[in-house]
Amino acid sequence: MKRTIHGATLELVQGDITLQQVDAIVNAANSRLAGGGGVDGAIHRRGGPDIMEETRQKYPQGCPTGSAVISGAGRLKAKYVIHAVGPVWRGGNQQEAELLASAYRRSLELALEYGCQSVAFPALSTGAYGYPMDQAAQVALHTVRDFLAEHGKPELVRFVLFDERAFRHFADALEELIPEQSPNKG
Ligand code: AR6
Repeated sequence: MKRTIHGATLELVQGDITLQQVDAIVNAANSRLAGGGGVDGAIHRRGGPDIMEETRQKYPQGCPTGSAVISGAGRLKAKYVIHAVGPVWRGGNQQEAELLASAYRRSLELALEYGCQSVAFPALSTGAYGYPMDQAAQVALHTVRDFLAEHGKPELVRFVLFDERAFRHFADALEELIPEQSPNKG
């Protein structure tokens, strides 16, 4: 599923983010940049130890929730990994939506700073961090839509959803945000 926004493409696919051939793959990291399960585990397994070595050296303080840092991509088919730290879901009144939006925004800013034309995101915070998928999809897509409307780049922003359920939630949210018949249609 695709939409065009200000000349850039916003795309949803189902799959494994570690297999994406894009300039930057976004990791669902924690604030200590300590590695873990889910996307983080898969990225470090497939990308090899260079990624962790680099983040330890460059970001010994880690990365605050709602922000992101960038490293090389080791053996992944990408130039960079952007380590984004989404919020832990605590019921919805602890600024979760703002923090999630800001993790996406900072990732996109880094992608532009480093000249990335294509970026792949997982559904940040929706695994171990427990963010409800439908609400996370709305925040993620709103934030990327607004960023692309303002900047017209990166050329391609692809959400890589791990399973059918996640894909459905994102597809429904995107259809609501940018209906297929709208003038923004790609
Ligand atoms: N490709 C795409 N999506 C995936 C993949 C994959 N290979 N693997 C899992 N997902 P999570 P979080 C989906 O837990 O909630 C780690 O331990 C998954 O189904 O990776 O932000 C970190 O170290 C879910 O929908 O990230 C942190 O401590 C989504 O990706 C913490 O988990 C995100 O799930 C971060 O938690």
